[in-house]
Amino acid sequence: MKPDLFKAPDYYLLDDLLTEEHKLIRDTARAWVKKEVSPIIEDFAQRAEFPKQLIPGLAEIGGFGPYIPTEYGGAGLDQISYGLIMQEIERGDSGIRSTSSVQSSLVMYPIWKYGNEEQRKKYLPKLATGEYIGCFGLTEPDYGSNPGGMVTNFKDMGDHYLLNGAKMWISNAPFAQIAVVWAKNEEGRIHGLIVERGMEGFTTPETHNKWSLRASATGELIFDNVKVPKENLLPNKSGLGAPLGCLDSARYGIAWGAIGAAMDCYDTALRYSQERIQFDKPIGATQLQQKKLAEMITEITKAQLLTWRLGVLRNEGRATTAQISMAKRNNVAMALDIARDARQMLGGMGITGEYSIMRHMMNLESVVTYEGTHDIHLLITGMDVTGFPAFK
Ligand code: TGC
Ligand code: FAD
Repeated sequence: MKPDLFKAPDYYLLDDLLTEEHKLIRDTARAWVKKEVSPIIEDFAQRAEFPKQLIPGLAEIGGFGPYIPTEYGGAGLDQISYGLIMQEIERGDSGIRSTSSVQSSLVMYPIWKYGNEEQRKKYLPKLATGEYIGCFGLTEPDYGSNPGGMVTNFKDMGDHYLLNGAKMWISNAPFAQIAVVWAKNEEGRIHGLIVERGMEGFTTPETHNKWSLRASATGELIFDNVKVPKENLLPNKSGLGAPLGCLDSARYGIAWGAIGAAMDCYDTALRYSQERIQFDKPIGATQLQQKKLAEMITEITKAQLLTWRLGVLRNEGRATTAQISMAKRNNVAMALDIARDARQMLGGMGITGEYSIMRHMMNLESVVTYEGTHDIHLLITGMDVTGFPAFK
């Protein structure tokens, strides 16, 4: 793979909106990605392997629980810092950002928000350092966009719960030490349970042959009469709103992350267009390639503004689920369009692992699907503006 010469576009001088602390956090994450992720990521993606050696570094740059309070081992940062970290990690690879998102927003967040003090103290510090990696089991084979229909269930056996069912498409599942699993009790109410690797009847087979997110490990969670201790139930929230609340936080991070992937594709295509000579001039001197680049930087700038404003609203506790949906949907689609155009600008070189674009493009096919598909987010916006849910 080519050396990482990334220069971040900032067309509207948005750095002026960031504090010195934001910039320091962003620049630290950026430097780490250049040094540790860029040199190895293509190889790991080609081999379909998650680079586990990145875990301590991810913890150091605040990639595990950036906004979780420091008393639980988190970094205690604000929402803009969280977003900037996600942007930089995904600039390297969406699969690495996935590990960070899942750990932060889908494992640490529910333990912090819905767990009791004992659970927080037991799990959060280990998750913050990466000693434990967690995963989040919501999706089932027959219930993806409609998780409320889930059939995974648990029964109260007096001194423990008995968990049965299966989850699929679970990021980090093959090597996670713990899983936050959503299941229905005997009354059909959804609860979160912390399931630990090693519990009898709990297995996590890996999903192979993905063309997308190859540097992230994906798997199933299978529960065959798993005895879960009663103290592993998250006591402070139940119902579908509990897992959906975690998704708000993860989707927000993805909205920032997608900008990182888009910036990397734009920056690579811009540099290539200035260097690649055809018909005796750089391809960047042709109107057709300039149209692509001009539209890319316009869309990136719009996405940056949208996301920055969303971060301010989240810091003030005013961001709605529908606003988060709009940003996730817009920014991921924007990144995918840019990746596709950027890939074309590199001609044949665009399909090789010499450049990051094709990997980003393939990764983004997962990002546009997980955490609510592009169409589901459109329906969330539609419901918000009309008042009519059109899902059912
Ligand atoms: P609905 O009736 O609308 O809502 C049920 C209850 O939940 C409440 N609620 C929320 N609460 C908190 N935060 C949110 N974002 C919420 N959205 C809804 C709602 O108020 C209601 O509460 P109550 O008290 O009235 O019961 O539910 P629905 O069944 O009609 O479904 C709505 C829909 C389709 C929007 C929802 O199911 C949905 O978002 N589906 C998409 C599923 C999804 O995003 N799955 C993601 C799985 S995790 C993942 O992909 C991780 S990938 C990670 C990585 O690798 O980076
Ligand atoms: P479906 O819900 O079957 O949707 C198929 C198509 O139908 C989509 O285009 C969808 O938009 C459309 N559709 C569905 N309902 C409607 C409707 N009402 N109106 C119009 N169109 C509709 N899940 C987890 O729980 N944890 C994870 O860690 C996790 N990681 C993932 C990692 C990867 C790489 C991938 C690919 C997925 C992951 N997921 C995870 C699952 C992901 O959240 C689901 O794939 C996603 O929610 C969509 O569900 P589905 O694949 O079953 O598609």
